[in-house]
Amino acid sequence: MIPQVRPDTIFALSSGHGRAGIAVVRLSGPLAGQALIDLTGSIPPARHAALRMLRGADGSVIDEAMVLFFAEPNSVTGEDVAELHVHGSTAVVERLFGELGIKPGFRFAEAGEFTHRAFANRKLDLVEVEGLVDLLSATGEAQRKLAMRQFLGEASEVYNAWRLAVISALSLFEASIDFSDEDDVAVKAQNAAWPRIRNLVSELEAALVQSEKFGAIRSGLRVVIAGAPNVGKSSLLNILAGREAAIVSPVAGTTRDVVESHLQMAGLPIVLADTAGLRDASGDAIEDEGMARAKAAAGSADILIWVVAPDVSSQVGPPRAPDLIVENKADLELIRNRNESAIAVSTRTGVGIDDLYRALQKLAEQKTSGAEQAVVVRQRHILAVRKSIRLLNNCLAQPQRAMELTTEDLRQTARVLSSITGHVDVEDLLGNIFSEFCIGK
Ligand SMILES: Nc1nc2c(ncn2[C@@H]2O[C@H](COP(=O)(O)OP(=O)(O)O)[C@@H](O)[C@H]2O)c(=O)[nH]1
Ligand SMILES: [Mg+2]
Repeated sequence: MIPQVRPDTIFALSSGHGRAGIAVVRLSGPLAGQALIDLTGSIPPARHAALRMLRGADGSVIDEAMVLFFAEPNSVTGEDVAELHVHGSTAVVERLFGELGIKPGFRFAEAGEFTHRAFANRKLDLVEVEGLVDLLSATGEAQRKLAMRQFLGEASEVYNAWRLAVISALSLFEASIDFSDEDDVAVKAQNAAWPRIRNLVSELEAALVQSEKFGAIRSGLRVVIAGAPNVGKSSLLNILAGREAAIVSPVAGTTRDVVESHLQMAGLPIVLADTAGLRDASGDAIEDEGMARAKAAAGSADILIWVVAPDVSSQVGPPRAPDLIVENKADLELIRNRNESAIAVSTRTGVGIDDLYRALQKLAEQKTSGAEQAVVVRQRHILAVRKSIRLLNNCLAQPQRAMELTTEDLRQTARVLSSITGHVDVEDLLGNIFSEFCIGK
């Protein structure tokens, strides 16, 4: 037996920095209980809040605090954990750190160390850790929901189910090898295995499609405003963004680069982009470059808003079918052919802006609907799922090859899938399932 090194007891401020009503100092490690004895005289019953006087080694009062104790393994890190809810002043927290820092066996936690210990003690798997990271940085409802799904282990359950599907197919092929002298048993086992692999490939592919929608939640849905010069694109950006982000002027060709503004709409992060007006080549190299950028932005937009105005006769049409057509300058009351599907607005009077906002919100929701259910959300997951699909398709493409080659590919697929959550040992699981399968042999 290798002797286990006793980990340090770590501590850190777990709440925000600076002046606040309450600051929470958290400790994790074998001496967390000892710290409570040193500071308050006793350890309160586990998971029960207690009001205690905190005292320094010299007996002087540091603060009155609410303290909590969680005995291992029933804590966030899996170790003994203590929480000190002190008054949220820098001075109190500093004094506490001073007291704790000089005790042998204690040290300040490194970045992410509490979570790292939680992972090491199997309180969280890798996907849950990533979910926690996303949750802590979530700025809107959609991001929060998605992060919660990862953090609460719902996404991990899906990965585990996929892994089990691979293992069940694998055990069938293993059986067909073991029973290869009994022809019909071998054939039956293989016949049962192939459809499982095909189903899994479709599930993995569907998950990748869904993950593309998720990109919009993570980095923001790209809404691009395009149209001819002077129709009021920059004015529209400003009114939607609620600030003067883009320059508005009667001079055609004022906007030359893509101007972006970030906002939240229905809990979704939106990147709203204003672009250079599109017309026939201007002869001005900078404006032409601006138009090229505008076309590229419009082409890659999640939502394209095409703006027209009655006082501007447009020479060019939208670079692709727009999601919304906006007729601006409704206040001008010029006679024109109304486009039934267009939304009439005036950035000058504010008419129609609410309608546009609602239409935009509805489109944004449509474009991201179901994205909160996404499982494959990070590049790391995407690469692993793609690799799994490749391996499985490799099996499907060669049904006649030696079974040992197929089982090797499946084993590797199971390893790739379990690397996503980072916890389960494939061979262990296979041992279990296989031993069940082979009962009576
Ligand atoms: N009458 C009227 N003029 C507008 C309206 N919106 C913008 N304009 C004017 O149209 C001109 C071009 O506006 P701008 O936002 O710079 O258009 P862009 O070139 O498409 O970005 C400016 O003189 C604006 O004041 C509107 O709703 N009504
Ligand atoms: Mg402009």
